[in-house]
Amino acid sequence: MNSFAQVEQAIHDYPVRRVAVAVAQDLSVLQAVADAKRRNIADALLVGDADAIQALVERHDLDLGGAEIQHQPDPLKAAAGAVAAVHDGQADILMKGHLHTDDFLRALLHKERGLRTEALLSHVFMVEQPGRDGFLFITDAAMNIAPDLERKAAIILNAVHMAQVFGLEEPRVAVLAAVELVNPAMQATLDAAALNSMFQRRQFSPRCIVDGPFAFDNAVSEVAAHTKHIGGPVAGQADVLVVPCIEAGNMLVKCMVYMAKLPVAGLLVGARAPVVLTSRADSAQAKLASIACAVFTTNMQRELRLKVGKVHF
Ligand code: COD
Repeated sequence: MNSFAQVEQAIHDYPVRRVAVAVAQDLSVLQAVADAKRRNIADALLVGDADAIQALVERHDLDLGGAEIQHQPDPLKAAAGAVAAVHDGQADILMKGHLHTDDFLRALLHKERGLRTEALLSHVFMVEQPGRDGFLFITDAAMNIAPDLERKAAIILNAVHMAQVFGLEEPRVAVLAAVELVNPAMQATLDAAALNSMFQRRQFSPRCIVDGPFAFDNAVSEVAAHTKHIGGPVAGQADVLVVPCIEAGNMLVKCMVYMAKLPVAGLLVGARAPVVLTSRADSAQAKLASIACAVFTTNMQRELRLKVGKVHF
């Protein structure tokens, strides 16, 4: 699967899913919800400030197709309400609206009423790049702030699962650092080398290839890899980029969006239901693409625990 248009095509015959939006008073979120309804991709339950939602609908002449609005002006309570709707089965997908990401994540991490599983939750951005075979997956640029080796291994499992769901049988995973050589002063290079050793020792159970450290250029450009004499099946042709920390990932993805103008979608993996997590400044198009990808994963969700596989320490 190479494009968000193909994802939309693939879910054409799926049952219409319901998206619970946390703090829905946001123009690009409402535009995405309206588009999703018009294209028969998803219905919505909008939890948030009903007056603010209504004002946006009128000012921008939006047709929300009869979406249910649950009035809750307090953002934290609205987040809890949207999470509860998914937890209780009134909605299939959770989506972040106009609130801070950490507040949204804390609501879904709630021990009793949240959407946690035994797995680590992590975020994966999908990037559509013309001419590429398959999406490019970038993780974790939005949830895990400074993952240690154990968390990085779990982040890889989640991303491999996601890449497999979207058609890559044996995803090539590049663990990124600032350089491609192991440097004891750079923890990211040590972690990358350890993750590669774990792969060599068959400590990852799902089908994938994990290598590193890579600098960004030699992970995505065969010319750069060749110039630096870096071989192997991942060099220059990575499907999954594992960033060392949230700052690096966030800047990388924002460069792709703002400088390279590439379409992206963002989802959480490891929760009890698909979760759409995009940045507040992302376009309605990115939010619609993310809803479509979330719908695409709903059928796989029940098998998630089995499919994600294991890391053996
Ligand atoms: N997966 C599963 N459980 C988790 C995870 C995770 N990734 N993170 C925390 N938990 C659990 C812990 O086991 C614990 O039980 C509970 O949640 C609280 O854990 P803390 O105290 O470590 O976490 P918090 O509440 O301080 O922070 C968790 C956040 C996810 C809110 C935090 O990591 C965060 O702010 N992430 C960055 C969000 C952000 O600002 N993104 C911006 C980019 S757009």
